[in-house]
Amino acid sequence: MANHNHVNATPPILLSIAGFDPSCGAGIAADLKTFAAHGCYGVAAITSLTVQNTQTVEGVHNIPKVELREQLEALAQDSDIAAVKIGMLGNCGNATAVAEFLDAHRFPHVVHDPVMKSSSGTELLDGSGIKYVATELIKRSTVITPNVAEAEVLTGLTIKSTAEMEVAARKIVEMGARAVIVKGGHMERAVDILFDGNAVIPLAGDRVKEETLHGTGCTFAAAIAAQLALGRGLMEAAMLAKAYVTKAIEKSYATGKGRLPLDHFYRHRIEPPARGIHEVPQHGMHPAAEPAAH
Ligand code: PXL
Repeated sequence: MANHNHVNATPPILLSIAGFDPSCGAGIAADLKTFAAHGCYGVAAITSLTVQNTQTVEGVHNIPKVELREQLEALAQDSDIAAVKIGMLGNCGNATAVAEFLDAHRFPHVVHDPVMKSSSGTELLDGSGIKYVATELIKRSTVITPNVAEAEVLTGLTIKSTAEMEVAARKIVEMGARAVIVKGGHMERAVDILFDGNAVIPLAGDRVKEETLHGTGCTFAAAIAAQLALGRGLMEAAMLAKAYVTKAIEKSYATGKGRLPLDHFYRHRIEPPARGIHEVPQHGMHPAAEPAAH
């Protein structure tokens, strides 16, 4: 057991269950940055190792189900998890492991971004996994956040308008989700439709160039999870998450030759490190570090 000399207050601990993107624009890295930007602590279980940079997905190596289960159990045995965010699952085996994990622990909030393809079109969930999400995993989420294409696959409906997004949202709640946000970022009018079983709430947004970005969906769902863990209701959480993503998109910068990751830390202007000892406060320094010693 670790010996703690003093104990600081622990912020909400959030669990990301997602794939790893080595370019760190999407997946687990995007989730952890989003959690940190919201003052939360993130832990993560990896479902898949993707091989990609900002330009292409070159490979997808799903983690065996047993190993995903071991990661999840190790975390749940140790930490009090305030919210779970689910992203890329890879295949049906991993989707099943996650459903079993959720049944065994009953977390306060489960935000599921039902990732099916990468922004560039690579398959990130197999066919039986999609079926399993639609019939089983959907029932275990507090809120599920499909884009229009994913909502079409989940419901079998064709979505060409905001009105049809609403029809799909109602169907997804009928299928067992407690609430859904159908993301209309790719539509002519960039509006998201939130339905919680009672009210349909349109979340208006500015149209952004999705084709040039990477990790917007992950970031949105992770921000919702953080806001729910911090005690906000779903509508407020979704509106705040949307504002966060919009701003992080505005501030995005290129890290490679392809799509831009978001700037998750746009709110945190980091001071440059001290340039010399004359900039360091003098009290309580180790004698060897005192400017007088040099
Ligand atoms: O943006 C969807 C997504 C989610 N998770 C991982 C990904 C991607 C897209 O590439 O790589 C790990």
